[in-house]
Amino acid sequence: MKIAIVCYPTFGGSGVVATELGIALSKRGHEIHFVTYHQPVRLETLNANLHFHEVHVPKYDLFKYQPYELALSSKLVDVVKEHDVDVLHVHYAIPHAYAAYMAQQILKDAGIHIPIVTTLHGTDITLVGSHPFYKSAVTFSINHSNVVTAVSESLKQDTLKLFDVKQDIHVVPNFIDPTKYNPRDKPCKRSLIANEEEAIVTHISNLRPLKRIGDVIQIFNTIAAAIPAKLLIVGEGPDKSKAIALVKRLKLVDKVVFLGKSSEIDKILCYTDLFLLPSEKESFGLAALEAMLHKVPVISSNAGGLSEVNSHGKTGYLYPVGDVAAMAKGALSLLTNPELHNTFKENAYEHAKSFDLNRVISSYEGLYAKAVG
Ligand code: GMT
Repeated sequence: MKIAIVCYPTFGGSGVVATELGIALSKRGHEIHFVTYHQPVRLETLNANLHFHEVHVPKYDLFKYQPYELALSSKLVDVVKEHDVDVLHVHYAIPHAYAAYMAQQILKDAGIHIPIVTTLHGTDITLVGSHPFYKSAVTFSINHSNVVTAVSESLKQDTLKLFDVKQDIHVVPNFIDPTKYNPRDKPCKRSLIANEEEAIVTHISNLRPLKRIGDVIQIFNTIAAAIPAKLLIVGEGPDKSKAIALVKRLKLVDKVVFLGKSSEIDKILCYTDLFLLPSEKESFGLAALEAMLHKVPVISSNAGGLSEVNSHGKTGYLYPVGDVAAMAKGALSLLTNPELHNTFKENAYEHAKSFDLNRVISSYEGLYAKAVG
């Protein structure tokens, strides 16, 4: 099949899922066309089955806001015509599903029918999409997609609660490629970042307020008061300066390392002992799943779809949002008990493998066939 994938090309979970999916589909013989404003960060090489089409938005001083949706719709029309694309798969409703609908209508005028598969990822629904300024356009785009998927049951329920959806929503969870990560197959360069006796605790996100980076630091503060430990904060985002200020206030400067955006997540997770994700909202928590594949147990909140990924008392612990005391206690119970920690590490790895890419790919292939059919 020829599939055009629209996504955000950034480090965010939706872009990562879209890119990894496209790469995997290309290996199964499909011809994939990524359409976005920048080459996706995880898309390192292009080949006969993997193409990238850049969306340019010409800048005119006349406009206060440059019309990205318009440029994206036009680009989609061109790509579909030039490459005989069978289906559009758009990740993140805003504004991708809306732009895809416009492209569909434009192509209809030319006698071409192009079906749309829309995958909802989280904040396109729970935070941004349900805002009154966007809600009617998002509802319309969902209802006019040929197939709609959500990355967790929790996100499906949120979507049904927040929007007047007349569509079936198929739950297709996010995934990992178990062949891509060989946890601990090489010696991890642990000494680069911490001393022998220090536990390494990691948080990876886009440091938006809903990630509750303050909670991450407070949990770590309790951990560091009890045992030698280092906290690695990976990612960039609006709450970074607040986080730096809190680290200074709690006198943790020599124990907290801000690593910024990284393309070496597997290397960081290789030497990580525990992963923290205390988010206020999280439709799935791909970062937690990637940690688990590297045998890293997860201390998380129980928000949204996290309980569909992290299993309490098995792969980590889940607590109500904001309960930093309980999260710190759970973290210390693992970090101070090597036998229990090892059991959780193995459990995390085994559980992560149940999100095998190959199962998910077949679901998407089935849905493409349904959309086309
Ligand atoms: O978490 C973010 O802020 C990024 C966001 C995105 O759109 O990339 O992530 C969302 O999609 C990911 C992939 O499906 C999910 O793993 C994240 O849980 C989800 N984020 C939220 O729901 C807050």
